[in-house]
Amino acid sequence: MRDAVTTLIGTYDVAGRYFDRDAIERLKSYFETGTARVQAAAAINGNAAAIVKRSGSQLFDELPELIRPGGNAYTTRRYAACLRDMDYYLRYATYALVAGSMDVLDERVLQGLRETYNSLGVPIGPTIQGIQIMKNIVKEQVAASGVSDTNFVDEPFDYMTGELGEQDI
Ligand SMILES: CCC1=C(C)/C(=C/C2=NC(=C\c3[nH]c(/C=C4\NC(=O)[C@H](C)[C@H]4CC)c(C)c3CCC(=O)O)/C(CCC(=O)O)=C2C)NC1=O
Repeated sequence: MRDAVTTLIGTYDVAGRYFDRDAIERLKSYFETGTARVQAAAAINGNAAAIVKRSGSQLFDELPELIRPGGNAYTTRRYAACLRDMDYYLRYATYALVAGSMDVLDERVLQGLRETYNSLGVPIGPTIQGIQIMKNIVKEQVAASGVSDTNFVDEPFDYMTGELGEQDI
């Protein structure tokens, strides 16, 4: 698992090079945004259960068929599995935000996920919708905690939905 700094070091070490201007710019940006990223993580940690609950409620309001007989989140067990998945997405998004790297998502969340979902009939489109709902709720929370520019919060959520939605070739 890598963060923004170890990734950069890896790249330059393979080439046997000192950091150039580009690398320095990236390091600067990583450290300059550090406080906001940590503050976002704190805002999420303090509200994680509520964020997951609200995201689930909004998803099931928008797509009530998910929790009706025949829906993938129908029955208490599957409803709970769905919210647990949302909680995974939130927790790992927080790690990726702090790391400034999406590597943890590839390694711990996305690997084999689409195959698992397909084999269990977990619908991908609604999962993507749920992650996007959660992104917007998280951004509200992060903004409310005093972070002025919350655009960086998009990245891990958009990364997960992009990877999940990718079509097989
Ligand atoms: C940390 C990385 C990680 C992830 C991401 C993960 C996902 C994951 N979600 C699963 C199931 C599931 N996932 C869902 C999710 C949903 N159903 C819907 O209709 C909604 C659209 C959606 C919620 C938003 C459901 C309902 C199941 C249970 C499916 C079943 O057993 O029939 C399963 C199958 C095994 C199990 O039930 O625990 C895995 C592995 N597991 C992991 O370890």
